[in-house]
Amino acid sequence: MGEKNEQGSDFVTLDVNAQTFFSSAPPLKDESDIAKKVKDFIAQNGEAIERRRLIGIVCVTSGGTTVPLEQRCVRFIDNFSSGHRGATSTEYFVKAGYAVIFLHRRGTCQPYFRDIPEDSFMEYFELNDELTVNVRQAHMEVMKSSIGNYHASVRGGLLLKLPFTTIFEYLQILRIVATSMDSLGPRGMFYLAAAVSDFYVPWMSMVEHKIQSSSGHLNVSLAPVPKMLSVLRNEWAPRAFCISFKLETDTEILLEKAEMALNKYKMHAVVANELLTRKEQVIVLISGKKITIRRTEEFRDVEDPLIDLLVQNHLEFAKQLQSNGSA
Ligand code: PAZ
Repeated sequence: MGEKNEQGSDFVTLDVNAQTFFSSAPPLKDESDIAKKVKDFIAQNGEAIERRRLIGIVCVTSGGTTVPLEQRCVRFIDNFSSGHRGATSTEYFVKAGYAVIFLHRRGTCQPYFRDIPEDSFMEYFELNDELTVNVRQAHMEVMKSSIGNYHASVRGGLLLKLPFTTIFEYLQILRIVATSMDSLGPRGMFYLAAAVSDFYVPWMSMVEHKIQSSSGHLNVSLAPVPKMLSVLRNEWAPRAFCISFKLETDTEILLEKAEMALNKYKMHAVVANELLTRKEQVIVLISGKKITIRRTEEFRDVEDPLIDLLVQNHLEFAKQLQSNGSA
């Protein structure tokens, strides 16, 4: 069971399957509330799909999961994901005619807010007198369009935001969403852009209290997170259209890994991207093809043509399943 990591130190990998993962995870605090919100959202938008006012419902996952090291968590392992991909894609999905369940890491980039950078938020406003706050003229256009689009999607009931922090929360909420979305058949879509931890500390082997520094070196045993993509495809929502993402830092292995994910997890598409160029270019593996999509002068965001391509393929997929009578 013992293995060496790249630095040559020991770590232990434990074979923990999906069922064990869920049965040993700390229960979600607001599980019934989340399940109700998801059910209501699907019922309301499912009706709009039947009336052909919407194409479908997509679950967009966004941002990175954390891996707590203590049950009363003081320290955790995190990753780089800013949530920009998920937030931007959500905007284009709504524009294309989808309702979106935005399963996102707390505190990461939000749809319709990405033009308003956090660090200069105050710069967008000015005090007019003691009673009123105005948007500064220079920022008026950006604010008008962001606020307008945000309210339109929220008022129209097209956006359900569900936050997570830990790997335990993320996978439990994903399971609730996926099993509920199964009722949509091929009109359901999963766009799995979150950076999900590959390793974690199982709850039962985690210390309760803050790890003390007095004992010198710290050796942490990390177990592999069970591969939930197969569970999603085979059990939770087998008729839905599924897109996963593959990120690598080494371009040499990127396409090979993406192809592996496509075949192993029977995804309908895999979006391959490289860390440093992820906002400029992605390669989509779909229907036996590899399609490179770039940000250009025409497209402000790489997500614009990306979502367009995926929507065309989703429509084709849903049409085929419906005409086969398997929807
Ligand atoms: O969140 P972000 O915009 O900073 O980055 C997006 C991304 C690189 C996390 C996403 O495109 C992606 O590849 N997600 C899957 C990562 C993985 O291989 O687990």
